[in-house]
Amino acid sequence: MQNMLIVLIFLAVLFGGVYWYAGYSTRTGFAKDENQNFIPDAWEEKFSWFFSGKGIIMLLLGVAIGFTLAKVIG
Ligand SMILES: [Ca+2]
Repeated sequence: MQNMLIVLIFLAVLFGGVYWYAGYSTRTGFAKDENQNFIPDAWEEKFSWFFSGKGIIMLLLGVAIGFTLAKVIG
């Protein structure tokens, strides 16, 4: 269960980092973002689901971490 928790936290940090970097790189003009939605256009074609599902993905990860944490502690 501890390994599961580590994997989930790793994923949450990784995804959070990707979302942060998408916003950061587009705001600073480092990545091309012609439609101005703060998602690099190069990523948008292949990974639009990852960005449109941001809320639900992070929610599910949070819930999974909560449950796993409860199992590890309890
Ligand atoms: Ca864009």
